[in-house]
Amino acid sequence: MSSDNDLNGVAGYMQHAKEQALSNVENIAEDIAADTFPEGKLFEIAQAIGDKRLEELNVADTTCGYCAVGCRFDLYSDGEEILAARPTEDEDAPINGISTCVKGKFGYDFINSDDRLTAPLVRDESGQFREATWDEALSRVADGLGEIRDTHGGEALSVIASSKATNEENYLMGKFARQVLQTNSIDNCNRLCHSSTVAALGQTYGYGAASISTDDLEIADCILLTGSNTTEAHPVLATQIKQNVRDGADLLVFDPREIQMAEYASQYTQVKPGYDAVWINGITRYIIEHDLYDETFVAEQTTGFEEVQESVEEFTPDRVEKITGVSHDEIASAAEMIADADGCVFGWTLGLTEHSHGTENVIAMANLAAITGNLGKPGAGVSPFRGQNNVQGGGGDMGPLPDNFPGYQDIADDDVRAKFEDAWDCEIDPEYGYYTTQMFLEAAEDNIRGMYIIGENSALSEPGVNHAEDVLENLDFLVVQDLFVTETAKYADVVLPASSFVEKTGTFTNTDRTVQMVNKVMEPKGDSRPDWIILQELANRMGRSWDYDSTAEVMDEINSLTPIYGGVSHERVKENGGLQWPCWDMDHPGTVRLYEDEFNTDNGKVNLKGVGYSEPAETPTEEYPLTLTTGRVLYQYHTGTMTHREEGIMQYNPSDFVEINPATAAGMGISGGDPVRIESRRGETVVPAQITDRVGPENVFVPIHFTESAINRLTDEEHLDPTAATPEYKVSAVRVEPADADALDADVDTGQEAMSQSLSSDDRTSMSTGDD
Ligand SMILES: Nc1nc2c(c(=O)[nH]1)N[C@H]1C(S)=C(S)[C@@H](COP(=O)(O)OP(=O)(O)OC[C@H]3O[C@@H](n4cnc5c(=O)[nH]c(N)nc54)[C@H](O)[C@@H]3O)O[C@H]1N2
Ligand SMILES: Nc1nc2c(c(=O)[nH]1)N[C@H]1C(S)=C(S)[C@@H](COP(=O)(O)OP(=O)(O)OC[C@H]3O[C@@H](n4cnc5c(=O)[nH]c(N)nc54)[C@H](O)[C@@H]3O)O[C@H]1N2
Ligand code: SF4
Ligand SMILES: [Mo]
Repeated sequence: MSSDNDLNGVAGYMQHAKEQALSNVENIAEDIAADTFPEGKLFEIAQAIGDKRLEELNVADTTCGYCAVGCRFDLYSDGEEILAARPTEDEDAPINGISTCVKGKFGYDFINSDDRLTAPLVRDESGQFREATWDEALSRVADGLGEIRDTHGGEALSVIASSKATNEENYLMGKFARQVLQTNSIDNCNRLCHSSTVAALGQTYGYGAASISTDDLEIADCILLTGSNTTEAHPVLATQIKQNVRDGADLLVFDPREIQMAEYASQYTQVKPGYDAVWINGITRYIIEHDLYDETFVAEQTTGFEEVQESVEEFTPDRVEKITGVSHDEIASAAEMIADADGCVFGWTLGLTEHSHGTENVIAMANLAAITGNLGKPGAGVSPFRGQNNVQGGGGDMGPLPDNFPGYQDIADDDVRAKFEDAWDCEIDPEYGYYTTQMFLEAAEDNIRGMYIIGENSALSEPGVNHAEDVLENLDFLVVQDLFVTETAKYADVVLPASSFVEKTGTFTNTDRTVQMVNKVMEPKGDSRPDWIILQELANRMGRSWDYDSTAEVMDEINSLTPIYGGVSHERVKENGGLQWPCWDMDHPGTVRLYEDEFNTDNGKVNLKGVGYSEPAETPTEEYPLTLTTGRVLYQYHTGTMTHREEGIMQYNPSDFVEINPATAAGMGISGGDPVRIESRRGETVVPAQITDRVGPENVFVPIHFTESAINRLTDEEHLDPTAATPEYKVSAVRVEPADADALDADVDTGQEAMSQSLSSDDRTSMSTGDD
């Protein structure tokens, strides 16, 4: 409970935040402000708090449930809805201090939305959903999954775990898959995202994680960003980088789109999508050729330098320019800036990883960071900005993975497997299971017959969703556990209502390996239950006797089995205001920066690896002459289950669009707002055009957030990264043509109308930081 002073403070804070959001818009497009930021519910929370009596409010400090920056703040609730989010004092918020972005501050309407799932759903005889008791729904799940396991073996089942859920819940998802369902086919959204980063950094340095602390972004001399739209996807990190640039740091941005970070860059270079290893190798070649590398570091802390030297030889300036469009001068100046810096941080996101050769791209980057000695010291290192709020912890560290137990312990290792067989009292197959992308391909061959999908909206987010929909439709048995009846849940036999992060307690691990508390601020909506409780009840119905009273107890089991979390307990996380792994034992303070002493490889050194030429699986042809790339915008989150339910956000950014270069549009007679048909070899969609020179004439960009256009109808489910099985979301060959207005369906029509009042793409990103 809070004091009067607190209440006055938070009401004032939210009022200020609202005014700032309004004035941001007004500064850019005065006439639009009234429409895009209505005096609606979202921005009336200050008033609402003012009207409350203090004994009616709960407050809890917690960690944001949107992205992996890991902002912390106090959430205020009257038990029905979240009324305010205010960043906590500095010491409790190691990452964000007093900043948050617009989603962290205002993105809570979804929690109490009318279409939240409040009871389990099962199919009745006519095939329609009807509400059911937990008892009936859990029995159906236990029978449905149990029957497949007993008839076809556990390997015919798969689980998709949720990086929205806590570490403790993800640990239990892994345990449930292996112990109860007897399958290793468990995976999560990291497969669609940074799994190529995890593989590449694991092979070269030893840990598949950022080596830096976010503080290093504020002190680096030089920052190289590529394939990261930082202001929109990791807004609070973007603010830290921009501040450092104002203080004099160099910023290099390589991206096919002239994103907002480009405005702050010492050098912005437009790259052709899909050829990153080529220009990165070009920089490495220049650095070696001009003796700009760190000879002592290379000699003492790496192996394989000669292999890299040889492999980059073919990437001459002429060849790099011809393939990627990056000029000799740009390669040279980038190389000089990196080499001159006392410390350089290499930051990247999906532009590098979501490719049929993402692992090679990241290895090329890891080579560059290592030969310039930019590891294990302040203001230097690698930083793959992770995606979902808990994909580092829940999606990786906790081992809901086909090949790893918690803490990246290999399931094929006999000693490790014996440890988990003993702890979990079960036998575990040493064969790896299927990755998510493979599960969908294998299900089409009947090798997977049942799926348990927890907090993932695969029917929109998988590559090639025409294929994914067929698979979901044809499964023998599908359970979906979510907050809503998502596009995926529509195919389910049973839908289980889960509680959101404000309704439960546990931990998330953010992008710089900081484990932080998530605290319950509201009771679960309706009859929804936290994922860990659902799993426990299901395990017990399927013959086990799980007996956890709290997620703190689950964390105690995790730390006993997972060396890098050895010293992580709820008590210590609270005491320390967050703990960064590796944290070996209860006296260990955690690790701010990786590799200060040695690398986590067999010989303690970096394993440099040569990377040759690679290109996207699909290159332009006469029939499909343009390259489609896909990604995010600030105000939306993924498939929109959470952000589409925010009144303010939807008025601001209501529907999707395709960014087309003015020259390309003019050639086709397309003007802003016109409906445009985009077609790939796998599918087509129609969206309104936004004409902008942010994209080059050979590329188009469509955001991923909208059901109406379902851009993944166009992407490719088959050409996966050979190591990490990541799909090539960032490159599809397409053709584009004007479409009839009636080709936009009713939903998109509404969007188009709103779009004409909405901000242009340039306005959108120039105000896109949304933090303060
Ligand atoms: N607002 C918001 N924030 C989010 C999310 C969200 O949905 N909404 N999702 C979260 C998640 S899970 C993730 S993984 C992160 C993703 O964060 P980001 O990866 O930053 O987001 P994207 O928009 O997918 O793509 C990043 C950039 O890659 C560029 N790009 C495309 N193709 C290429 C290429 O071939 N090479 C290079 N070098 N660049 C390329 C695009 O132009 C874009 O600027 O965001 C997280 N944060
Ligand atoms: N074309 C294209 N496709 C992409 C990408 C791209 O860049 N381009 N990016 C890919 C990437 S990086 C990612 S991460 C994926 C994201 O794809 P998804 O993970 O499928 O996207 P979300 O919409 O975040 O789905 C999360 C679901 O979890 C539910 N949820 C939220 N909290 C909880 C909880 O506590 N418990 C449970 N049980 N459920 C909860 C939400 O309601 C939502 O339905 O998309 C991928 N798809
Ligand atoms: S940057 Fe925004 S979405 Fe990401 S953790 Fe912070 S407040 Fe949440
Ligand atoms: Mo992601």
